Amino acid sequence: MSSSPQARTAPTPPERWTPTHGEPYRPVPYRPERMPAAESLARAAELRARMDGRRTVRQFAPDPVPEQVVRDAIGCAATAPSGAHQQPWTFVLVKDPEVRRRIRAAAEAEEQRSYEGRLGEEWLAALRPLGTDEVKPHLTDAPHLIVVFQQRHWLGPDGTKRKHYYVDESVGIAVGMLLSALHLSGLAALVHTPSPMRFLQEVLGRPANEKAFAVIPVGYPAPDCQVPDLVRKSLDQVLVEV
Ligand code: IYR
Repeated sequence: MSSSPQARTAPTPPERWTPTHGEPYRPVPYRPERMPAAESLARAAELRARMDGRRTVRQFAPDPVPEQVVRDAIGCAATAPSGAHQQPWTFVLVKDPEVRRRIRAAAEAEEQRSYEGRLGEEWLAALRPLGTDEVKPHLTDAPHLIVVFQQRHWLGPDGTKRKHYYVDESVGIAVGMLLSALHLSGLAALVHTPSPMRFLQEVLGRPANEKAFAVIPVGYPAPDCQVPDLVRKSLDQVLVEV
C-alpha cells in the first residue's frame, strides 16, 4: 500500500455492498479447483481433530493478542451465508476499558438476578455442573471483547426499514464461524449471553434495528486455566444416516 499523503487522504471508494431490493444478482462463474479426495480426507480428519481441541475458556491470560488475528476472524465470520444475503450482523470490538467496565457492571447486575432465581430451578440445575456464576471477570480481563449484534431489519439512511429474514440462523452461523476461526488461529473464546441484553445496545450506542446476540471475550487461556472434564457425544450419537 502506498504511503504518499495523497493516497492517505484519497476518498474511500463507494461501498460495493448494497441491498439489491429485488434486482437479480448477475451470475458469475464459480469454478474452485477440485481438491483430490485423498487431500480432502486428510484435511477433514485434521480439521476435526483440531476442532475437537476447542474448549470454552473462562479464565484468560492478560497477555495481548495481535488485533489483526481478531479482525481476520471477524472477517471470516462475515463470510457466513445469510438469509437473502442480507448479512444481518454487526461485530463491535470493544477496546475502551471504561466501556468494558460498564458492560461488566451491567452484565453482572443482570446475571445476579438470573442466578438468584430468575432462571428458574430447572435451568439453574442444568448450569450447576459447569459451576458458572454471576461474576464475569473475563468481560474486563480478556484482551479482546467482541459484541455481536443482529440487525433485525435494514435501516436506510433516510429511515426506510426493510425486513431481514432468518436473522437468528444467519447470525448463529456467523458466530460459529467466528469461534472456529478464533480457535484455528490459536485463540480461546467464550460465548457469554447475559440476559436480557438490552443494556449492550445502550452502552455501545447501537441503532434501534440492532439487537445484541452474544458477548465474546477472546484471548489466550490463563496459565492456571481449568475447564470442566466434558465428554462430547460421539459421531454415532449425533449422526443419523438415512
Ligand atoms: N448467561 C448466563 C447463564 C448461562 C447459561 C447457559 I445455557 C450456559 O451454558 C452458561 C451460562 C451466564 O453467562 O453465566
